[in-house]
Amino acid sequence: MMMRALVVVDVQNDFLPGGPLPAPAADEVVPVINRLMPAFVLVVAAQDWHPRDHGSFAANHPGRKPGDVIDLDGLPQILWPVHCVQETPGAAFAPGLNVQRFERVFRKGTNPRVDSYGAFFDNGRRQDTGLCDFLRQHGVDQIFVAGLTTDYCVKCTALDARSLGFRTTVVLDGCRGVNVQPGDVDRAIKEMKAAGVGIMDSAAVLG
Ligand code: VGL
Ligand code: ZN
Repeated sequence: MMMRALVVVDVQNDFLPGGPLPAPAADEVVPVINRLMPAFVLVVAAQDWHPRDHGSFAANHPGRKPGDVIDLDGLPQILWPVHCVQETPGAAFAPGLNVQRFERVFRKGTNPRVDSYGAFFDNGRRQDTGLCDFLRQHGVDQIFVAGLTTDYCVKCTALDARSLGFRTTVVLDGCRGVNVQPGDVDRAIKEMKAAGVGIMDSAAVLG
């Protein structure tokens, strides 16, 4: 028996054009993801959910600016603009996203001492969000991933899913990336393919 789930990653206001950490044309993923949802019995979401004192914010490191890389509790950490602060409008899901279809939302990035790109664990694998157990309890063996951003949280979620043994496909037109360095999205796609992640368009998933 094959049970498939859709994992919607970080489709939140602060990653949309006009937000502090925009992925170009990120708003275009909303209708794509809404169209994908009915094709899945189980839809879950990840939500970037930082305390205001989070160590990934450049503003919390005097003299540093977004894009700088520091050591955060033993891990290299790229510094970001303040984004997705808990309970703020920027952390809310994007307008028009069909959030009623989310069976559960897994919040991440809540520990100020470690960033958390993937929906399964933080970047040091110190803490688990519960997503893996939730999927296994529902008999899921294959996941489809869409959302923001292709080169960070989508990539990390897909690679972690592979390492946990899920068949994993990224729905590329349902994702947008930030490209901090030119070519980051293309490199992310190559890295995911090399790890055995499938890359598809929504039309093929739905077709
Ligand atoms: C993300 C940078 C910082 C993402 C989250 O959702 O890809 N990127 N926090
Ligand atoms: Zn974040």
